[in-house]
Amino acid sequence: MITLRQYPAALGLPNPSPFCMKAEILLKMSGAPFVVDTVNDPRKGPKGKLPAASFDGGPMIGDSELIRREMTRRLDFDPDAALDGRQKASAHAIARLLEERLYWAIVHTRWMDQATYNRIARDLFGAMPPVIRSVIKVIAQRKVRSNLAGHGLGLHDVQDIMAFGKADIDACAALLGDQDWFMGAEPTGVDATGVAFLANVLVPAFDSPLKTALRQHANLVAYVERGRARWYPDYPSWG
Ligand SMILES: N[C@@H](CCC(=O)N[C@@H](CS)C(=O)NCC(=O)O)C(=O)O
Repeated sequence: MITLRQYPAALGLPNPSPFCMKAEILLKMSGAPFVVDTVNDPRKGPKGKLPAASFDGGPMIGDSELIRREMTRRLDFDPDAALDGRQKASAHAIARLLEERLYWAIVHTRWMDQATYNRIARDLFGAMPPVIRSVIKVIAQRKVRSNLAGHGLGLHDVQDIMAFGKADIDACAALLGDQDWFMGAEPTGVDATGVAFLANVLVPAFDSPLKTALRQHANLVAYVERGRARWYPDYPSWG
């Protein structure tokens, strides 16, 4: 049995972490049975981040990409089997764009815009006793600010960060074009990332410049909706 360790649902999404949502979609794509172990503390992941997953009682593996690799090894799961080398390279580039750059712009909208942070902190830390909550709220924001600076994106003005994020979204819209999925008529591995990250841009709980940018692309909104209907049919639309 596979156990997926991830954060609880929040902000109107199955997961406020796009990486957790990506791992869950990959597991759903594979058809393998899995159970979810919901935790609120990233230290419960072997590398201090979530998601993590354990296969047949083995050690927890941290990182969505390493979880995918383990799924390939153990389940012979290859959602890219039908792609040629060039398509695989394009899928790789799209996933890295979303995971390694747009992700940090998403983080910025949530944690550095104080009004939004105040709003989401209620969801993320609401279960904690009030005194602990207020301390964690400050410490967590300080850590995220430092992570954003370490990545480099956080060193820029907010207008520039949002412009970079908009450029990533515009690129995704152009690459998707009029296809149903990034690589054509059927979903492949990159769509676990695509749906997870773009749904996290369309997050129902608050507005952001990235959400405004995404909403200008009807094809991307329809894409996220296609992913919701396929993998999270019990959720209302995020569009
Ligand atoms: N490369 C990792 C990234 C995972 C990640 O960044 N997880 C974030 C949530 S979206 C996290 O748990 N952060 C907690 C922290 O940094 O303290 C993956 O693909 O799983």
